[in-house]
Amino acid sequence: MTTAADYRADVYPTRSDAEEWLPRLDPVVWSDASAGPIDADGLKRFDAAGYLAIDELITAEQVRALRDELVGLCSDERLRADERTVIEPTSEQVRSIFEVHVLSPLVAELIRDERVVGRARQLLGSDVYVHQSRVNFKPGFAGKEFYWHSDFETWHAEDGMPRMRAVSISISLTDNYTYNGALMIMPGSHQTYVSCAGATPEDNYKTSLRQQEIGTPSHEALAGLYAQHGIDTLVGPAGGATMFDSNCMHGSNGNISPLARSNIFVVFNSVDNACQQPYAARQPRPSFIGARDFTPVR
Ligand code: 6CS
Ligand code: FE
Repeated sequence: MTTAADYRADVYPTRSDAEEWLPRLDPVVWSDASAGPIDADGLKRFDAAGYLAIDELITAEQVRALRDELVGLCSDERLRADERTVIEPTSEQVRSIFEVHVLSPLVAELIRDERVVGRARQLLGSDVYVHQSRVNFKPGFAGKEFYWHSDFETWHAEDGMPRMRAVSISISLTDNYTYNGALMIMPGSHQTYVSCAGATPEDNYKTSLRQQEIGTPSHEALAGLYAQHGIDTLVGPAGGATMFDSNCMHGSNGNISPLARSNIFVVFNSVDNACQQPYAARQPRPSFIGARDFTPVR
């Protein structure tokens, strides 16, 4: 039987049989300087580059407390066996723990900090809810890469996120250097939607969170985006943060240095862009990856 959902317009089709570049149809900044802590110049830079660095978002003391708490989660055997914990593909070390805003009272408090959620509301022009949160540990010597991808392509295809009206914040719990797997973003790439080839495998998340294959652009597409935009590497001391648009082409290298590169990663989605049925998967991913509770952050 054909339902209304079947007639849903998909302006960002992906996971078909051929890769193609489509234009972004959504604004990047959904309000203005009067609506939050980012000034007009900051909004202009975010609109152009697709990301914004925030120096010293949290203090050294807050970093220490967060790191102690989150590293503590790694030694919780029960949690280690939980589906929210993702193990590195080539070692037994913890790669990520999802739903840290539920597991950690400190992260829950940080998310509600006006300097964090206020920026997200301003960029998205509405109330926001947490679509996903995780801590990425990227341990020294063993932290593997996060290959190039657009988060939105995955959230659209597998979580049912309709439009590009979500923003991520990556908060550094360790110093980020060029050599320990810092976040890399192609500035301006958020204006191009790379519709990827290849259907979504059943239960894709069981492998994609360890090493993403489906939903990643071809070498030709990446070389083309690089030729247009270059690559910015987001280095800086622990306590700093980066907010970036859902459709930025980004990734991070593996970490063969002795120094971990750990970050808290929180995704805010507009309450007016709540996830529906996936656009290119048979069923939505579990709620610890794509939230189904759209309660605004207060
Ligand atoms: O699949 C996801 O939702 C996650 N994967 C990556 C590599 N970035 C976004 C998100 O955390
Ligand atoms: Fe990502």
